[in-house]
Amino acid sequence: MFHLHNHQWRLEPEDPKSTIIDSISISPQECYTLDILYGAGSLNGMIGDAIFHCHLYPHFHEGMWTLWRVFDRLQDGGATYPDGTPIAPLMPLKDRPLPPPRDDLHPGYPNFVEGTFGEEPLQPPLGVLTPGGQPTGSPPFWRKPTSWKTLCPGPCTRTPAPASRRKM
Ligand SMILES: [Cu+2]
Repeated sequence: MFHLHNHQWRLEPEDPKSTIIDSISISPQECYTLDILYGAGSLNGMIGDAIFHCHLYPHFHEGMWTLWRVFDRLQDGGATYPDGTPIAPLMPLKDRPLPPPRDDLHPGYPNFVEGTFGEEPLQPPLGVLTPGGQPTGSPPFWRKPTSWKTLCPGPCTRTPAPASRRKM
């Protein structure tokens, strides 16, 4: 099951009324050409990395995934990633507008992400939990919860539904 994050395409590209999808079953020896709606970054103008992967999680785990990097600034070959690796020069397709150039205030993705290469990443807004279940960081003031005891990041996806609600 091929799934692309944040982007969609029509099941039947020639039919403008065709169902819009973001996942499709692909069998061995089979292929599709996906005509992505609204281009890189999609309708919401996403910047960053959109993962695409097999939605059969054992396959995902074994490496059936990669990412589609969407830059917000012109990459002319003069920039580097935070670890010093050069960012390859890229030019938009001929029918697409030229993105704005980089400058000191607008270094572009991923260099606008705050942090220092080699140091621990910044904490997410709601912090992360230690193996003992304690938060390791403090959320910024605008996200400060009323009580850490009431927060448990991830319970919606990690805690199984009660047995009475599960279908066997
Ligand atoms: Cu698979």
